[in-house]
Amino acid sequence: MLSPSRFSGLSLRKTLDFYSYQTPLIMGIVNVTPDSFSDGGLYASTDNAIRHAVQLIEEGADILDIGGESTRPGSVPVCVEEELRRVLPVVRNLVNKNIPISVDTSKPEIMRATIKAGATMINDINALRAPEALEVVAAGGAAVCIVHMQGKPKNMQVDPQYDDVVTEVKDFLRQRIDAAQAAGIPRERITIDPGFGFGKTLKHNLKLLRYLDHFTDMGVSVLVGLSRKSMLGEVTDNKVSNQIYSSVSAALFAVTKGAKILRVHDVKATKDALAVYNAVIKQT
Ligand code: 8Y7
Repeated sequence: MLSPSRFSGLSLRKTLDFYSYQTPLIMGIVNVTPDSFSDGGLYASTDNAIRHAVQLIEEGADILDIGGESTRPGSVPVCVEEELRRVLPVVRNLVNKNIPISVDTSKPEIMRATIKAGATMINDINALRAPEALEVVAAGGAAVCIVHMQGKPKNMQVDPQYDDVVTEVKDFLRQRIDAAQAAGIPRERITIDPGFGFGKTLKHNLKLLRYLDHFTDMGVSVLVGLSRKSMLGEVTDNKVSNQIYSSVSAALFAVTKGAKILRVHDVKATKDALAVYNAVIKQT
């Protein structure tokens, strides 16, 4: 049985105010990517994604992030039609499951269609910089996660440079919060993310995590995506398939530094870590 969403009773569309949540939320990652080894085609990838999503809900996810385009370093973009074919059927199905749906996209056309289909949040690694992205999110009444990225996924890991990574990332996010507010997106619907791995060396990533609390004074909630990232593998020397412990550790550290939303693959493991954290901090 699906556990009831902590958002039930709220309008999933219009009143998402992550900032006011005291205990951190878990965002489960759902990738909709075609399986090149199966001839099941689109139906198979839709069906797999929905099944995976239901599993993450059962593990205790508070929100799901649906993505149809890989943004890993070196990845190449997919066209609007293909991204829509992958993402929209999954969003249409999951909006009936009483859990807020976030859509990981940078394309205004995908934003418009998925918000219309009931998506609660747009998670944009391009920080709503595409023409009309700000307007589409504002008009649709959706929440947004604004992510910092230096460069584009294709080349972002080629020699990233900062004088002061914390200050530069923060200045960028502040500018994008201002732009979003000017476009009519209220502050309560905005979340920021320093974008671990998006145009950053290991040192940049570790410094951003170390000083994550510097991002909590802008009146918006902070989301982090550290799950199974190569920066963790660089620290532990483990392969991606064995990154659960390091991912959970990084997520919990981020929580102690003020993160309110954790974007993760391993929902159950993260949920258990948070249960311990929550039990401890409620002691007076
Ligand atoms: C992040 C993300 C990815 C992240 C936010 C991966 C879509 C790469 N990473 N969105 N997306 N934050 N907000 O390894 O860190 O999951 S894709």
